Amino acid sequence: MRRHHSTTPRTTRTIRATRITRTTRPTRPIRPIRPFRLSRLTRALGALLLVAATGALTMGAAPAEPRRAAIPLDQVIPAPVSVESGGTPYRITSGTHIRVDDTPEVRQVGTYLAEILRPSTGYRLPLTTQGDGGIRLRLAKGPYGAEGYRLDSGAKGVTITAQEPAGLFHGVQTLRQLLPAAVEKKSVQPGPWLVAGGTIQDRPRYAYRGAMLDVARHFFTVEQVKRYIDQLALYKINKLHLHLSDDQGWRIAIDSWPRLATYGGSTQVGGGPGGYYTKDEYREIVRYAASRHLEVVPEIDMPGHTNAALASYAELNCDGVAPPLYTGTKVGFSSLCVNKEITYDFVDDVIREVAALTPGRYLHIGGDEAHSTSPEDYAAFMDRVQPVVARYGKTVIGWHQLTGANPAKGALAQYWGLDSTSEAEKAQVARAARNGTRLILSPADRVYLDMKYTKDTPLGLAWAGHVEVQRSYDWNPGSYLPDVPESAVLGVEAPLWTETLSTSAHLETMAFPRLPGAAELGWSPAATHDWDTYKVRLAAQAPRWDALGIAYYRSPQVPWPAA
Ligand code: NGO
Repeated sequence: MRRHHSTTPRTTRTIRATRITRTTRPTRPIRPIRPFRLSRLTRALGALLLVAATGALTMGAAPAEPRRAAIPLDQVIPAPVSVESGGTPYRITSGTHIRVDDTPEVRQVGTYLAEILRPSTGYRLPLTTQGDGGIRLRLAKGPYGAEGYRLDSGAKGVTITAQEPAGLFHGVQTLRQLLPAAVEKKSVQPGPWLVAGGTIQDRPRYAYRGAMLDVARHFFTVEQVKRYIDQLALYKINKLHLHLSDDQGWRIAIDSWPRLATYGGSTQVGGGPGGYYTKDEYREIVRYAASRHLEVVPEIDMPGHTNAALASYAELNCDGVAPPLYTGTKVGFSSLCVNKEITYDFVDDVIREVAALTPGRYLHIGGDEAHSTSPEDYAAFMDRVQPVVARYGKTVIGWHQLTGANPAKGALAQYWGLDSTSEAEKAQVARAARNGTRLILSPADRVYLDMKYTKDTPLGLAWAGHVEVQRSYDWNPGSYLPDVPESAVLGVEAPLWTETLSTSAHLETMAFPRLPGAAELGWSPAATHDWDTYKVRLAAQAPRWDALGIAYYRSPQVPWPAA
């Protein structure tokens, strides 16, 4: 960068057609109880007794440790497909081993888990491929799919089983959330480190669960991007879409057009120094994202949102005159020159270099708000550019305006409309979807993380209205757009535009607590969707964010624990 937990009865939760029912569900943390009271309470309460185990176990614990109930298995975000609670909790101790299959991918997940657990527990937690008991990460054939997993917890250990390393990684995120929030701290904390007994079986509803970060309006360093990646991973997001170019800045080095970065990247909204990623820095972001099982989706926005490029190379302008760099926040005023051949040399070079740097399947070509390009020119431009993306081995993604042109076979359209978007525009998107264009849903009045929560939110924009936490969570991607079959929906993405955001604390205040909701919409079965239970799970995340140093908005809609 140039700057720049005695046995307890089993409680079962079943998914029904419309919502989860549970034989029991704790609504507040349960205090540990003395073992002799166990059977009475068992009769009285049915099966709520993860707690009892905690009481019994803590009797043998070091005196400094608080008596603490294990976190119920169904407190996780995103909500798992099925949860069967009960049995003896597992307790991580100084003698716990992390047992992994002897493959680099599984070892990597094991190392990642150890790096989270060691600082706060103070335990060695050695990785081993031998023995049994402890924390076990194993690959096996089963009904897990590419990203699903099964977590079994009992007296002897916790076993996460998956078919692919990504499934193990997501299982590790679940395990993390089942441990006390203090596990996230970087200094040794008192235990006990209990994982409630039972079984979780889980797999995602959608394959594409994204988050977008706009590094063009304000530049964010590699370290800031890594921090956001870690936050995304906690909620099983698997795509990081980077908005790498816009009117205010070009953020990726392109060898064949060096001024794009050195000049086009030299400022940002408000006039700050901007910045850009060298190719090695971009590769480092891709590598780090991959280590968290996220695929990077680079976006080069065109033909509009291109002032930084147009300012860098006069010849890209229809009149041959380079405009000045732009540091405001207006949209829709710039366009590549659709009728000049050099435009396509430029596009080919940029797509070739970005594709070569990107192991992921996708390359996003923007296509939004091309208000300075006529519809005919827009369609002609997209007809020429989409095959270039294919030639360099990538699948096109475009903002949903692409459905107004001729989306290439296999192209994806990212819908960013609102309730008030015209019926005609929604119908255009639905037609494309019925013709095979799959959709990523990013409705701006739901999951644009840059929208203000309320009129009093200091950061953010309001063009799509105010988006409080409930509004952001309470919609169904599978039935959101009229006449779009659920099978046309590839997934959900939460964009974070940065016209008003310039620090990690800014990003976090806007993303938390809405991001976990978007992640749940992407991962969890529709049958688990329920605001009243969700808001309780969401509130329970706050101590974890505190432990991680994540800034968040204390929405009055959420029953936060006392600060
Ligand atoms: C729009 C616009 C972006 C803005 C964003 C702000 C899309 C796809 N184009 O979303 O340029 O930054 O709103 O919310």
